[in-house]
Amino acid sequence: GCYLDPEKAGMDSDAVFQGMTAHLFYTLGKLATSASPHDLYMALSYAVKDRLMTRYLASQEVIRKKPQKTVAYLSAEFLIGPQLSNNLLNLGITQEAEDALKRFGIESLSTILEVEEEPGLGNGGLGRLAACYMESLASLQVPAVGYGIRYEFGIFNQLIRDGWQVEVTDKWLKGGWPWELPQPDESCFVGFGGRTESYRDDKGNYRSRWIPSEHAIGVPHDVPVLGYRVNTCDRLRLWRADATESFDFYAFNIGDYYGAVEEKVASETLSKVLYPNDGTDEGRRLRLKQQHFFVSCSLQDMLRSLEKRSIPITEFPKHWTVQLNDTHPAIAVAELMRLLIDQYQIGWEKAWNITTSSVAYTNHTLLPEALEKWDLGLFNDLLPRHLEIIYEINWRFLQQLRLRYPGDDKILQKLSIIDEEGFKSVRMAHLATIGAHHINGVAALHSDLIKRQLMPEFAALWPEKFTNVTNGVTPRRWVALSNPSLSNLLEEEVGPNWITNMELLKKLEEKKDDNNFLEKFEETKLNGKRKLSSFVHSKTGILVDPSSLFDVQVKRIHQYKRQHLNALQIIAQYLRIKNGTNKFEVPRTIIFGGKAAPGYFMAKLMIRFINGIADVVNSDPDMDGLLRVVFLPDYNVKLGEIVYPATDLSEQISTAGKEASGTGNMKFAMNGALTIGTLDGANVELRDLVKKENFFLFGKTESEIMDLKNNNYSPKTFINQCPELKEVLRLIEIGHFSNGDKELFKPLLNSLTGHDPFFVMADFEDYLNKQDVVSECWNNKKAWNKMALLNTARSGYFSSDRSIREYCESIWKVSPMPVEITC
Ligand code: 26Y
Repeated sequence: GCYLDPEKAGMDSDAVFQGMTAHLFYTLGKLATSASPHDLYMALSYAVKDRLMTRYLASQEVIRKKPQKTVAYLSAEFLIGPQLSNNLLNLGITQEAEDALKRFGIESLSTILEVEEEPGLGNGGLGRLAACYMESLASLQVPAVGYGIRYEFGIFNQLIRDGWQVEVTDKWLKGGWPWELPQPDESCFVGFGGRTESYRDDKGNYRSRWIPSEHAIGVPHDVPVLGYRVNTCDRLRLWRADATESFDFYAFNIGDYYGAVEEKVASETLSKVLYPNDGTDEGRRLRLKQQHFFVSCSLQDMLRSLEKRSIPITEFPKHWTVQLNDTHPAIAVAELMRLLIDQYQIGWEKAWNITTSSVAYTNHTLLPEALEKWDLGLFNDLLPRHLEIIYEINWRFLQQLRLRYPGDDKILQKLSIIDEEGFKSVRMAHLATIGAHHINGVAALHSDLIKRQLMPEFAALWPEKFTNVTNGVTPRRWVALSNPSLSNLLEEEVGPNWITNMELLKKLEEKKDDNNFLEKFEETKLNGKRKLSSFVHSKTGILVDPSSLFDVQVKRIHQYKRQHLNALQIIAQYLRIKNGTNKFEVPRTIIFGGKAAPGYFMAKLMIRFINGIADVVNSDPDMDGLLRVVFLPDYNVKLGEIVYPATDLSEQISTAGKEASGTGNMKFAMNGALTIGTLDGANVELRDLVKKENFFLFGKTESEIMDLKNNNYSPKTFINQCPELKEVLRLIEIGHFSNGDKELFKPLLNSLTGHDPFFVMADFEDYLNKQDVVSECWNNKKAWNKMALLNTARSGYFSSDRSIREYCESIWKVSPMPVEITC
């Protein structure tokens, strides 16, 4: 089953050119003479996709011929970013593509790469993590399928108008997206609503059956995920919701044409849009529908793969290991039980055994407002059979608890899947924890807090279930692809293998006192900064100086991430310059990027606040050559690729205990940025790795924050102790950053001076002082470069290859399976 037409598989520039020419003509209906950059992008992408197909099909054949456990990574989000550049890199034909483009009169590959629309099928960290993990799985030659949703509209595009965020629909499919393969013949049928009834089967046993009132069809759209310089090409299977034909016909026959059309429209809205909310669970009906939709399709798909190969269903755990990316797919626990019991007639005990030996759960948050809960009424309405199954799971679980804690009703209430307080609800984290064989956090501190704060009783009950896998990011996209200048230097120094073995970068430590090398290292950073500078200018009209210190905070806008702490610090620096009391003459460019959830008022106000400060600072001649503030609109993967290589100082300043891990922190460090940060998430491990003298630490620890909270924290105390902070707040209050409008930022001020839920006031002074240390360091360029080099040299641990190896060994029990191409 192997097909190697040279035009479709050849890896030299001639073959790529031939492939492009054929696609322009036959696939796109264009003549080479009139091809636009977008046409050439499409043609090159199709030519590249051809070259993925041999590997993709060979990878599937391997599993079919020699059954082997496959990872099913279930995630409501996959923020995969641009595909062309990554596939060229992993195939190893970037230069060949560049040469082929020259024959079409295109001088630089980048003009073609810029045309690509990225699929924004995720909100932020969690979605991007899923994408890094898919890339590492393929690069490590592990058989894997990522299962998710093909949203027609991804995360909104962000515009900034008068300093405010404006959301615009993301029409990523409009120009045609060449990377997917629709597979309508592998569609799945999913039910919703209706009722259950009990009946007696042929053997006389009472059983339950679900009669849904609505259906949707899931049509798989597969995106090939090629590993780096290997034949393994895994698959991302994204489900698109379609209307069910049978319903159309039925309604048509009874004459209800418009009813049928409405039904069709309703089922097609299922995969319409990604919920742009990272952090607050809104409990929306459509979101639960989306979750059940993609989970049901995915599990049916896995079960069907066993049937196709005549493998008994009871052997499911030998062939699939199912990872839940947060609780968004946690309905899988009930849905797998339902499929096994209702469709495959497997008994409860056996079904439970199969489920709990195949499912594992990753937790990404401790914030109570982000923990998913579904109103019981809504849940019952949409998934009545699942609720029955959940009740049974819960009843058996509570029985177990009663034996262990006789008479302790408190603990039953606390651990029950059903929250009985107020409006009754289903706690998805409890369902996931009870149904999974492992539950992991995403950084050492976070996993520890899961055990100590979030789920102490569960952890006491099942200590062996709880574990940690610290997040990682793929060095292919986040160094090799985005930072060619640094990559070349790394290759010169340690050879090409660092790309798959980041620990080799340790060798760079030998160069830490080599002036010549440090200058070369600095030059790679300068290249990145020049590129970002021209990008900033083209998008915002702001001129920034590439020799200034680039101080960057890019991430979703959230109070716990504390972009406002950074903003307050800028005001303090502004005041010092105005008053002539600034100690260090260090030119800084402070850059922000990130989206706010459309309904998150405070986060949107924080964006307005940053832009208010930027306006004042950037238009004041006293700030020239010393301070610039930039808010980069529409932060996404593509922009990240420009930002990380260009950053000197990485801002990781969340309230300790709130950021589960962070992954931007890792991307910055690999690219030689120094971090100013709190002891939160993976910052803790980052600091340990790069050593404390190469990390700017500030702020209260998680336990100090706890103490403040438990002792009636009062931000006023901290404000009164810090005259500079007082002055900063006064300036905001009089409307200095809002054209005299004293009302605009009041909600922000009131929050900070009133409850200050994220302890901004408590950490301000320490932060400001640490920023002075940063400036002082910057003035000794050699020392700075040395610290930066050591960050790159010591951050290999944060390769997602390491994370994936840990998942494979300790949770999934899967091993690599090389793919050979024999023709
Ligand atoms: C419930 C729903 C509204 C919801 C949707 C998306 C809730 C949360 C999210 C997204 C969460 C997220 O992105 N979490 C981040 O995951 C990263 C990868 O593990 C972590 O690095 C980061 O600290 C965490 O905030």
